Amino acid sequence: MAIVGKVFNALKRTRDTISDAFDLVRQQKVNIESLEKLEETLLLSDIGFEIVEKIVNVIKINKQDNFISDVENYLISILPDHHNDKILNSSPVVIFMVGVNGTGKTTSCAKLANHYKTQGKNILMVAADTYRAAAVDQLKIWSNRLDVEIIHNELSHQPSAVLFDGLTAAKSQNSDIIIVDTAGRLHTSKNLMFELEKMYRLSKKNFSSFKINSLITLDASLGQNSLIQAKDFASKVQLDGAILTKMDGTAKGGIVFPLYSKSNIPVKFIGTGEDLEDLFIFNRNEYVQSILGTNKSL
Ligand SMILES: Nc1nc2c(ncn2[C@@H]2O[C@H](COP(=O)(O)OP(=O)(O)OP(=O)(O)O)[C@@H](O)[C@H]2O)c(=O)[nH]1
Ligand SMILES: [Mg+2]
Repeated sequence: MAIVGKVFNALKRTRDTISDAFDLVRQQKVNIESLEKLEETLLLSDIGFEIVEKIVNVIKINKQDNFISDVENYLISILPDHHNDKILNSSPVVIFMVGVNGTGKTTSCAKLANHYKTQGKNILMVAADTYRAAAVDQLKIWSNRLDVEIIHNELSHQPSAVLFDGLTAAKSQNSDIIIVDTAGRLHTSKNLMFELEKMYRLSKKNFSSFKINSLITLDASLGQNSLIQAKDFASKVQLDGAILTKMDGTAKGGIVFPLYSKSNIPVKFIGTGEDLEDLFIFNRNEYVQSILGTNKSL
């Protein structure tokens, strides 16, 4: 299936909610009642109150039934421009995968490794989740499937020590992209957040030839809660963007908007399933057209 079709399909539930809301306005014409209903329904997709208000204004100004292209233009205009893959352009690069438990870090590490490997990059993965024994095994299974090297140490409970070994190996092997899986943590856990800061510091101080990047995985189905997680992490560590996971099967895919407008975190990739291929570079036109159902190439 064409890539664009996969993203479109994964956004089905979000699109159903959003396009139902607009259909209602078309059927009942633009009036106070239909716009109120529109607001209510759009809020269910977690687009966020301020942006919903602005959409209503766009419709009021348009005054016609053909408001959808104005809404499309408006929504595209408030998202960051096409994903310019700074991460790749600046290799060698270390990518920390951070986030709350169960949001999709380990799976996203594997998907990212696959994404960059198919571009011919030399990848090394570091299993720095030393809290759960199963976490290292999980990443090892992916690394075998991908035929990508992994640095791990089941005997160590020090993520920084495993990281140090990983970056040392990466340096001697001239790896292009080092993907670091970290343990799930809540921002409220002081010790774990401190440990993450320490890992960043260690990388910057001892491996200054690597560019350090970090991505937070956010479970799209958690909607507004993801926004809170992103803000809290960003207040403690450098975040360069988000991977919005589990976009398949949720109607809350509108969270991309408040994430950018309220916390300035751009979505870089979206996860649309449990397999290696279920990761796509975020493209604002494709995303907006998929949630509105206005994609002309389908
Ligand atoms: N449907 C769907 N499932 C996903 C996606 N990404 C991850 N998952 C599933 O979510 C579950 C948790 O994923 P993990 O990658 O283990 O999450 P994690 O953040 O590493 O979890 P911890 O290490 O426990 O913090 C697994 O069952 C994954 O298969 C996605 O984009 N879509
Ligand atoms: Mg994990």
